[in-house]
Formats: sequence, structure tokens, C-alpha cells
Amino acid sequence: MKLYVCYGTFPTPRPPHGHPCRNAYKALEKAGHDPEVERVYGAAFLPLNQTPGRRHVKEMTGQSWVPVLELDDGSTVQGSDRIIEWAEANPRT
Ligand SMILES: N[C@@H](CCC(=O)N[C@@H](CS)C(=O)NCC(=O)O)C(=O)O
Repeated sequence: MKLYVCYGTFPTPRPPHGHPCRNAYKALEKAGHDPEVERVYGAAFLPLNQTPGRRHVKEMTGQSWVPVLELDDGSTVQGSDRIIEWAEANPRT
């Protein structure tokens, strides 16, 4: 599986729960997964979203925001809340 993140999985003070990309990564880690982390850089708003990573995220999901989880079957889970839910429901066995 591959986790697309902004610039990394470092902590940030962003309210209400901190850095969404980190939260998604930590939830996957806690569930026993070891996702490949792909940094997309840029920004979700024009014109800074034209990085290859952001374009790929847009091709997969129709939008440029991260975090996005790409599963091995090619399906995607978009947004930290949904990725956390997916991780909790799908612990690595
Ligand atoms: N509600 C979304 C918010 C995601 C979010 O704010 N992602 C940041 C990166 S951590 C982002 O893409 N911001 C816009 C940008 O990078 O230009 C979630 O929880 O996944």
C-alpha cells in the first residue's frame, strides 16, 4: 500500500487533531501496516498543485488533497478520517 502525503508525516500544531498526513500514517502503523510513503509536495490550490504526485492523486481520486491511501488492489481511501477508519477496520493479520 502507498500513502500519499504532503511534505511528510511530521507533527504539526494544526487544530483540531494535528497534521492529517501524520494521523493517517500513525493509524496505519498502529494497525500493523508499513505503507510506502510518497510525498507529493506542492499545494492543493493552483498553481502549486502541478507536481507529478499531486497530478497522480488527482487522476486517482478526482481531487488533489492528501492524505490518500492507495491499496494494493488499486482502490483508494481519501482523507485522514476515512484512512483512520480503514486502518481500524483492517488491522494487518
Ligand atoms: N480534512 C482533510 C484535510 C487534509 C489536509 O488538510 N491536507 C493537507 C496536507 S496535511 C493539504 O493537502 N493541504 C492542502 C495543500 O497541501 O495544499 C483530512 O483530514 O484528510
